[in-house]
Amino acid sequence: MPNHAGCETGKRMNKRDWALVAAMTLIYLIMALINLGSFEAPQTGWEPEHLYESFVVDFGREVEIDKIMLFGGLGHAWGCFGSLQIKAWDGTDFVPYTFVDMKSIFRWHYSTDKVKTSKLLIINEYLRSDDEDDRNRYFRAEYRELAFFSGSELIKDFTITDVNSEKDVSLLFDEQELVPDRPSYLNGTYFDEIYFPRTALEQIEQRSILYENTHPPLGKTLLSVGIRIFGMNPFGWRIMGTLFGVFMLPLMYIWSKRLFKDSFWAFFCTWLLMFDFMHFAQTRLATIDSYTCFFVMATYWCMLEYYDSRAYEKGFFRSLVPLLFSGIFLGLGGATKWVALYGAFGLAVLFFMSRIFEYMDYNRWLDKAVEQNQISSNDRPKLRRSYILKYWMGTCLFCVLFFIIIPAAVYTLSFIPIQNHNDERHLVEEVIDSVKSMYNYHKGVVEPHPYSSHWYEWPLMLRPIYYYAGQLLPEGLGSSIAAFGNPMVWWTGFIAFWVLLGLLLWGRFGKNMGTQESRNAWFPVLGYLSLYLPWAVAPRKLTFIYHYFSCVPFLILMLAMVLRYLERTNLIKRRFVSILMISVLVLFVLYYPVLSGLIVPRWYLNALRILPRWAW
Ligand SMILES: [Ca+2]
Repeated sequence: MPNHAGCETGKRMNKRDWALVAAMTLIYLIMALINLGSFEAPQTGWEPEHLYESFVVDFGREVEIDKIMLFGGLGHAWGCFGSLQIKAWDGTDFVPYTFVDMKSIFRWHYSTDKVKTSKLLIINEYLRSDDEDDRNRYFRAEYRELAFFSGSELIKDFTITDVNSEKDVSLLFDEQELVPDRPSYLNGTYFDEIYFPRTALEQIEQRSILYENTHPPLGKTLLSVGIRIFGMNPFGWRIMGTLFGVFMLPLMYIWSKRLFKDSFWAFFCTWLLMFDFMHFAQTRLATIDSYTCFFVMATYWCMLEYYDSRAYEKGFFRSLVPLLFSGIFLGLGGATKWVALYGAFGLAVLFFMSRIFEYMDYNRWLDKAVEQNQISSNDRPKLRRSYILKYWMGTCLFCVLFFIIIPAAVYTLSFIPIQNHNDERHLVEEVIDSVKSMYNYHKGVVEPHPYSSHWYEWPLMLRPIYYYAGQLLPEGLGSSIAAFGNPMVWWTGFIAFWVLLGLLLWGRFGKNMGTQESRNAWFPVLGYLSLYLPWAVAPRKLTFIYHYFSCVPFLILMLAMVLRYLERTNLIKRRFVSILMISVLVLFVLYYPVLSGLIVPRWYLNALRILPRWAW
């Protein structure tokens, strides 16, 4: 651990910074890739077009079946779900035996009903559902692979007879080597992965109806790159989000180095992100929050570059470059998920604060220049006027371009990959219609969910979200994935937020650290509030702890800000910070099973549930 308390190393990255962050990124990359998901999944399937299409599986001998596994594919219907009714031969007739229901796709479904028989009759039926609206509705499924087990043994020898279907039934049995013992996150989708990878595939196939349309398309476009490269399998649909999670580490380092101008604190911030629970669990899940959080960070990194420098020293056009990129990233973030746009409030406040601070600095510089006879006092009003014209009005005009027109254009262009060529609407019309329907959707989401939580519960992590529960595991073993924060990051970070806010409002921070430091300390506070507070007033009522994900980088910056303050004012030693960092790592190791789905004894998972509403 570098140990040079209070030693500034500049705002730019040096060789040592690059070496350090490269090592951390590489270690994290390896951690994140371990057990990310299988490289293979069934690709071919039987797609009955009618109800009650059927066939017989003839084993030619009596077999004892105690498990049936079924993998579902995309098919060609929006509701590509259905149930297979399976009847067993009792010597004279086929009698009811079991059902395998397929109400979600790209994962394994199963039945563990037992039977002794020589033949099975498999019939395509409506999806059985407890939901009144879904009953007798879906039957156009794509059944990709069906497999029969006797104990742990896959039953291999059988023939298909009495086929009552025009579609190729053999495609149900052509990838038997891919059948796992039990369904798991490694071999199929979990949680909201039933929406995003599927829709990414639909985008690749240029379908006119997309399953997931409550968020703009860019997240799924990025996700689809992994599917194009690695195929439609768990690794393929997770890798892009995971890589964006990996890229967050160097971004965090560069960003915090820019803020603190000190390699140690950049290392500290990156370390906390590297071992945060939500960062790990959320970026390995194939939803789109990984991209949103990355773009939010990038947006604010660019804004920091502007906020923490003087435009009049850089020159007009050069000073605009970070604003341009901030606007582009804002648009990219908004084109993955609207919540990234919440960050715009903070950007606006920071921008105007930077203008006020800079105006004050400029006046001071003018005073000094006059004093030192570098400029004549007659020139002073003229210079000030030209400053206001350029660095206030001119910059504000460009900001309309950077933060309204460019993001709106990026957002609109992100719809090109899903543009529906079958209808008459112009791209812009399509985008406006989709904005309306998304707004109405999010406003209307009120259905209760057992793992939802309110915005005010997130910082304390009162209700983690439970993503995955292992099935068909041996007695006494468990496998779970939940998303919540590393307590040493989130709880201490939340305390740091209040402490920092107090120090800033009471003027203590500026008094001890200087004016510039105090200005910079507002940066993470405003970013945090901008991404967090809108949830208190947002029309959407059903919210989850993962909606807090984009706030976490700011939480980390605030914690570093407070610890550095305490160190500078000799209230703590560097050793205290090191202990905190080690405890972050220790907690990550202890909780790794519930972040990764690792199979461990059930009692261990139970022991990790230290708050009453922590369930997994
Ligand atoms: Ca197949």
